[in-house]
Amino acid sequence: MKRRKFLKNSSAVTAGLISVPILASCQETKPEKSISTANSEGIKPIAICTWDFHNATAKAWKVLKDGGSSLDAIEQGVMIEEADVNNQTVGKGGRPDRDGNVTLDACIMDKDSNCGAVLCMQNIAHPISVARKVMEDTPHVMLAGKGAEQFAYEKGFEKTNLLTEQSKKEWLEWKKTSKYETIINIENHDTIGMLAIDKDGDIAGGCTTSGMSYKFAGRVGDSPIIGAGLFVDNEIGGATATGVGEEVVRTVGSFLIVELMRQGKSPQEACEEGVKRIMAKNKDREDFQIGFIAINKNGETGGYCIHPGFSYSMFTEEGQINHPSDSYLKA
Ligand code: SD4
Repeated sequence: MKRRKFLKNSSAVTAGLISVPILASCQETKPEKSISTANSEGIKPIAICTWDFHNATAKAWKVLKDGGSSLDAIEQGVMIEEADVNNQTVGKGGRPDRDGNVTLDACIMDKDSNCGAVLCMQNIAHPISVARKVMEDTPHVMLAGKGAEQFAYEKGFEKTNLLTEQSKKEWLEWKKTSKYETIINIENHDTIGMLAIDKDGDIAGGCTTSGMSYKFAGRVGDSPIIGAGLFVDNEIGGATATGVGEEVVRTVGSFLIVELMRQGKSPQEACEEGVKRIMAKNKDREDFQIGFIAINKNGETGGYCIHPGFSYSMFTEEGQINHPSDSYLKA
């Protein structure tokens, strides 16, 4: 309880002392740029995310540009993909498990290493926001299944049917063969993992997914697991993952990448080493994709994957760019 109270107070102070005056003065001079200048240590706000989810980084950037925290930028940024029914690997519209149930996983982590996650949660459209509530309003880090759903209702989230007609149609088609397979870069990999630095130089991250299509009921991948699908250490940087979660969990991929940055590697070098570790454990396997992205405290970024086709979106005051990622295996 004490920790929560402190967090509440500190965010209130932040809102009062920082956002309002800075926004006010910036609006007088350069409204379009707002506070998107370097902080006293020369660090500039930035948002990056897995894949070319430019609408998500654009939203996160808007929050950062207006003086918002990296945590708010993450939540609001990834919510764009959770709400996009055409993204069939995140939120509403996500592909169901083999029984036809859409089950969502998400986690979020802030600058003070507070974190929250929901696992295998049904009927709630924005798991990232529930994960944040777990972080801020409970003494726990993870809530799963019915408990997570119940908690969401208690927090005012509405019951939503997450299975769209399109995803239902494809699932019924899949049921004819019931063959579980991952199709690299196509249908199983659109999870959004996002990392952001705000005007104070503070880092936060989030990751949200409907997981692997047609998975076993109850299956949870890497995305809501702190250290696997996401890890942030505000002293060092952050990392997040997309792809076959089982393999990311086996190497605690995102934690590994942050620790490699702690040892002096650049975000790019750390992502490359993370993928190499996974490949070293899979000497006879190449039929799966994993993509990592990372950011360090200076705002340098990196991304690396197993198969060509992965990219990451980045938004800074210079605008938006989609970075194609180099890959361990070549085309
Ligand atoms: C999982 N990592 O559940 C997720 C899947 C994914 O794009 O990344 N999909 O294993």
